[in-house]
Amino acid sequence: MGKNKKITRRDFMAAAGGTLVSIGLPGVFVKLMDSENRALAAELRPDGRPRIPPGQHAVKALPNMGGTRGDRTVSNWRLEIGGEAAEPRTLKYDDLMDLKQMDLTCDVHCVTGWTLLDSRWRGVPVKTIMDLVQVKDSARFVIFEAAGDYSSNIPISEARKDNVILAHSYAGSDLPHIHGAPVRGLVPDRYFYKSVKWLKAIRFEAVDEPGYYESSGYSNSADPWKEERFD
Ligand SMILES: Nc1nc2c(c(=O)[nH]1)N[C@H]1C(S)=C(S)[C@@H](COP(=O)(O)O)O[C@H]1N2
Ligand SMILES: [Mo]
Repeated sequence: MGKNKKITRRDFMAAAGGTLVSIGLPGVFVKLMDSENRALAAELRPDGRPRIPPGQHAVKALPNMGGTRGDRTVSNWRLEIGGEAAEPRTLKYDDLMDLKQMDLTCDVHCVTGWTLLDSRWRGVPVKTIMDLVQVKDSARFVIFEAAGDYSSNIPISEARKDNVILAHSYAGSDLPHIHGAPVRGLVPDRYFYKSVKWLKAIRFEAVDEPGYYESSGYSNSADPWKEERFD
């Protein structure tokens, strides 16, 4: 997908119904039975929203959606944190591990239509990072940057939520490289393209900077329950 190519609803439906050409790699997506999906769709989350957002179906395992892989390991990984912050910092992996850790069980929702329920992650809340670097009042958006030209953006009000973390572990083990090791962003309540794999920088900005998908026709707000797939 070219960075500035607009994805139309028709392209998307074609991709979602057949081989996934626009997003990620073609792969095996093992779906739950329709009856199981209907039962799950009727379940409500503690916040009252349906367990399965509209137009999504549950899968049994986390698909590998590809992307330009990072080349960092635990020993040479660095996270540059800057922008509108009084105390910009560069963290090593050990520095991240020294911060207060959080276990999170959550559901994730890819814009191509799959949802993985009850995925288990461990990491550090983005809120903790914001406190560490003393984000200024002028900051209104958080930009997550990865290897290659991938980035994504969320409003700072979203970033403060308890379930928005930097994840280094998945399902009780170190994060696999295909899923963004050493560290990825995790923004469970937005479409999964907001969860940046192979994270290398975080910037706090006064002005929004739509990321890779957001500047290619996908929704900037990306709320799965409002089915905000496209702008
Ligand atoms: N760096 C980077 N992060 C990325 C992507 C990518 O291509 N590059 N793809 C996004 C999309 S569209 C999805 S659905 C998830 C997929 O994560 P997974 O491969 O671990 O399932 O990662 C998101 N983060
Ligand atoms: Mo995705």
